[in-house]
Amino acid sequence: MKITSADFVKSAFERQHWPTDGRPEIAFLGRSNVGKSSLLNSLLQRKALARTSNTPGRTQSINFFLVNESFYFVDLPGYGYAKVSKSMRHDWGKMAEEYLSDREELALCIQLVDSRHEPSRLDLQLHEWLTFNQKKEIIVATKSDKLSSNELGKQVRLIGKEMPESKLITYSSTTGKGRDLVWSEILKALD
Ligand SMILES: Nc1nc2c(ncn2[C@@H]2O[C@H](COP(=O)(O)OP(=O)(O)OP(=O)(O)O)[C@@H](O)[C@H]2O)c(=O)[nH]1
Ligand SMILES: [Mg+2]
Repeated sequence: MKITSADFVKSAFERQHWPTDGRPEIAFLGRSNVGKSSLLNSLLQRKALARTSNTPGRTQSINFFLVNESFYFVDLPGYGYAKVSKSMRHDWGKMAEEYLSDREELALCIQLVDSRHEPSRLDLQLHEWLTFNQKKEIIVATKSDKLSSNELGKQVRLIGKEMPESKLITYSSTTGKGRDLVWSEILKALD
């Protein structure tokens, strides 16, 4: 995929701030620190378009990035970070659920899970919700560079068993492994 332009457009804290131009959107979802912003940067081959951090819970708003003037990448805040306040957790749920259930421009959900771990209860809940609501979804298992190919194979079977409804792609934002596969799913969804 040739990236001719990629620009941060806005951070939305409420639906009034969502773009209104009707371009299709690809959403990145997953627990805090799983590597959403890194995946987005890696796909766009840009180092720091989306802010990444070692501090979980960094991305608190819904961030829109316009790609090639034709579609948006949407970086959603991470869930499951225990240290945020109850009211912040409530706001996450409200904001993300509102976006996921109501957004007509949503063309594909990319749900990230950490390839090193079994999907968490929240990962499975989100996955079930997306499946039940018939959202188009792929699973991307991140940080695959941290496992041996043996371990990775084992984890892929485990994750695939728990989330059998969706296509699973292993990824490394460090090496770019999986990039072409993810792009091909994105282009299919935009078609
Ligand atoms: N080795 C390795 N590290 C990664 C990879 N992807 C992300 N990381 C690291 O994991 C940490 C979190 O990455 P982010 O991309 O900020 O995660 P996020 O899901 O956007 O986090 P929030 O915005 O807090 O929800 C950073 O230190 C990244 O450098 C990967 O594929 N391999
Ligand atoms: Mg982030």
